[in-house]
Amino acid sequence: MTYQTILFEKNDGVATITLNRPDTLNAFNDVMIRETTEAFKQCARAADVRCVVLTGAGRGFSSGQDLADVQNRAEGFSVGDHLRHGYHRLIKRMVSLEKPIIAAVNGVAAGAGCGVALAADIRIASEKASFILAFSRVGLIPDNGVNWFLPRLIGQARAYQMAITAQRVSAAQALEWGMVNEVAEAERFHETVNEWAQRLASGPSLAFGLTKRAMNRAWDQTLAEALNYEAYLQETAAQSQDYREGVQAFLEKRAPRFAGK
Ligand code: T3D
Repeated sequence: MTYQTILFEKNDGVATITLNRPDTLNAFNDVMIRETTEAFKQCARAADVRCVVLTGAGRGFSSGQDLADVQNRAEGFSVGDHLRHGYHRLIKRMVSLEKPIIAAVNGVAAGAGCGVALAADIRIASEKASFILAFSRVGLIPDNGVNWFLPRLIGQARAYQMAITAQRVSAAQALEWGMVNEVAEAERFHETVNEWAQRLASGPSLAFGLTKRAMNRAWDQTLAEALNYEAYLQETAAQSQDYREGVQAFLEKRAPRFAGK
């Protein structure tokens, strides 16, 4: 499949999606929203993809909605429909993908760009990265699931502070607040992301996928329901080739070779 606004490559079980509109710090236009969603769909279908890395070309991760496009909208344009038929499909596609997604945040992640980074499962930030809920700078509220993801990660007081001040949160601050999993020196950023991606792509992929499903579902469950659901999913995990291999490797005192099934 050929894309105009993103780069897509697959290597050793890792698919890398690169937002590729560097002149705008990878602002999302309609094509980029659609193509990024399609790329995640492609990752869901591909058995040889066991981990996805989402990153940005150039010095930014993403500056959010393309504001130049906003000016060219026709009379009566519905922003609600734009979200529902565009960004929401992307966010839901990411959350429902039963493979780990790493947001490799190379630079600024603003507005909807920050929302997309928050929808990933793991965030690795370059020390040059920053996070800005830029929405209020243009008179908007956070969207793209930011109101759902961010208070869960850093608590409502900090999330609301970020929203109403639109302050630039550094990578170091994001790490301290629990928004990112690791901060890497700029020179070691790609190496660090590759190490994470390779580790995840050679892990027990079925278990990783079921874990994502269990944790996502648990937000809406009582403890009793969550325990039941875990038992149900564990039944599936316990029938996998990877479980047999994991136990065997432990007993033979060697590293497991997981096939992802
Ligand atoms: O209506 C709807 O669709 C609702 C949905 C809304 C979702 C949202 O995402 S709302 C929030 C939209 N995003 C923003 O408000 C952020 C706008 N950008 C900035 O505030 C700054 O660019 C940054 C803080 C992100 C980075 O600042 P800096 O100084 O590092 O870079 P810069 O010089 O401002 O930007 C570099 C270029 O990218 C520049 O173009 P130029 O002058 O070199 O030709 C700039 O215009 C362009 N750019 C940056 N952000 C956007 C953009 N172009 C279009 N849309 C952008 N969002």
